[in-house]
Amino acid sequence: MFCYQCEQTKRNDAIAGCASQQGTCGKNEITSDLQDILVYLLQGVAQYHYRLAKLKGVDNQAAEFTLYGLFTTLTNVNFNATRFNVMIKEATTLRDRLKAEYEALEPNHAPLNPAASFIPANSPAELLQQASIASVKAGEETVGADVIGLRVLILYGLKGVAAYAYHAWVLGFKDDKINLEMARLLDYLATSPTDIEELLQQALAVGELNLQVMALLEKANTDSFGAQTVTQVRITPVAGKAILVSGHDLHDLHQILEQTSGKNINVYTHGEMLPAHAYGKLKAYPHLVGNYGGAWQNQQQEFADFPGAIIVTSNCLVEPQVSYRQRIFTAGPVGWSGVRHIQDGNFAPAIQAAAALAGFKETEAEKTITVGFGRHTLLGAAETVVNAVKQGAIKHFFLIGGCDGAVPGRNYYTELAEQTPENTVIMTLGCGKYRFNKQDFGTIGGLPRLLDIGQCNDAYVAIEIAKALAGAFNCGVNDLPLSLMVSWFEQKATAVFLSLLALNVKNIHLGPSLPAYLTPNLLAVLQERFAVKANKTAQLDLAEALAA
Ligand code: SF4
Ligand code: SF3
Repeated sequence: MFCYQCEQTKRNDAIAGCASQQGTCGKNEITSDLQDILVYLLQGVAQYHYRLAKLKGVDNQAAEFTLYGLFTTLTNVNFNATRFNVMIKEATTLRDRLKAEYEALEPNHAPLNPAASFIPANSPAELLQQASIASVKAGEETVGADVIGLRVLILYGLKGVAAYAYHAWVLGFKDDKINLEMARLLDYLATSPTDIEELLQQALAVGELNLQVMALLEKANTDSFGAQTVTQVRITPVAGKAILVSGHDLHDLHQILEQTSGKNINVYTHGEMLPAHAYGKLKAYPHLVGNYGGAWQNQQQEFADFPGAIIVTSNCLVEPQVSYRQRIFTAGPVGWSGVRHIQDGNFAPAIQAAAALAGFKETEAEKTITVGFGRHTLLGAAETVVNAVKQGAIKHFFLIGGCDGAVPGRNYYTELAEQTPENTVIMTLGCGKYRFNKQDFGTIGGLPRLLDIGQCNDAYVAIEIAKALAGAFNCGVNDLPLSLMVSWFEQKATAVFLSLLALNVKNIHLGPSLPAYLTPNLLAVLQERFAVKANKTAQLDLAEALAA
């Protein structure tokens, strides 16, 4: 195995990457190698799909399978080797169907790149022997680490894009242009590109694609469930039977709420599901009672303590402990060997498990936090915000956005939030906010100082707000008193980072540590062109931001 796609990849002097037996996340070498083979086959699918789509339009099965397949390989999503063996077969069948259709239309086409003709072995043991061809490091000795670093920057960005696009897809929102561009970029990777400047441009194209996808997902969420509005969310339990829903998938949450209606089971959100409370159609369910716990890395303790069933709808899943393995369920792209998987949106097994469990014995005193500063709310408050800036009440905006994680350096974000002066606004998105979102930061200009925009995909909303502020002040986004403190962990954050670069946003602070695949040469390029900054200390970075 070799994997260095996330922030918690193993780092030592000899090699940066999870390279033997098991990654820090718990992914074992068999699953890792199978994921590489699946991604390689998806490049084969894309080679035919891209060409065919230009002749006769996007193929829905290919588009959906590509999004789903890439999503399963995102960090902390699917650890189940059996599922990958099945998907490898499905990908091969799909590719061969597209190949036959394309060859019927273009019998004399130019030869395609090797992933188009790769034949996976039938036996699992032989299949694993083929994995080296699909490794992200394949050919590094010839092309060098900079080229490999840029290829994976594109690939990892595409995994993030696929996850967001899949969330929109399941809500019935898809866009042929997006799926065609996804196929084009995978087809591009299949050519084993080596031109550094071209690779950089294609990485920015991933960022542009992700902007379109985040916009589509925001539309999908708001058209399906209403715009986010300011909402108090209970963070203490209520007596009664309980289901905890983790991950990002609002469609799954909606189905769970529907299927638990009238069953005397309370539903709680966990992790990235917190912003769901702000959507009108979701908060209308009286049994959506509150949010439980914090960010993903604390789940082994929190899930063990939760007295009900648990459903994980997307990243981040951590190895389920024995104490709750019988009452945790995976849905959609998520998987763990031996953990029950919800099929076809039928959550009955999880609901039955919740009904059989004790639930919370007592109602604790109510404590709440505020969410719901999505596009509708914040653009509605734009005039107030602009006036507060003009009158000097608001001096600076901090976007402290992105993922949380387990490494110690992440206290940086708590320190940063705590030390922001009172005349500044903190905007949050993603699961990184759990480090400080239960603190009281006071108010400013009639608004809370801490404004939660939503899930990590709502980075699109933060971008729209920044553009609106820039418009109101007749300046560029880079001229605003706005500092972007982006905490990355997995590949959705990579996609968001590329989106910001595609918009030519400068001076992004990226932390807590920089991606292991960004070589010194690549970092130098990003620093020169975009003034990307590595985290120093919260104090130093805060002082620098305020001085600017
Ligand atoms: Fe390592 Fe992260 Fe890959 Fe897991 S996803 S194997 S922790 S780099
Ligand atoms: Fe968190 Fe896993 Fe990325 Fe959507 S839930 S932000 S890390």
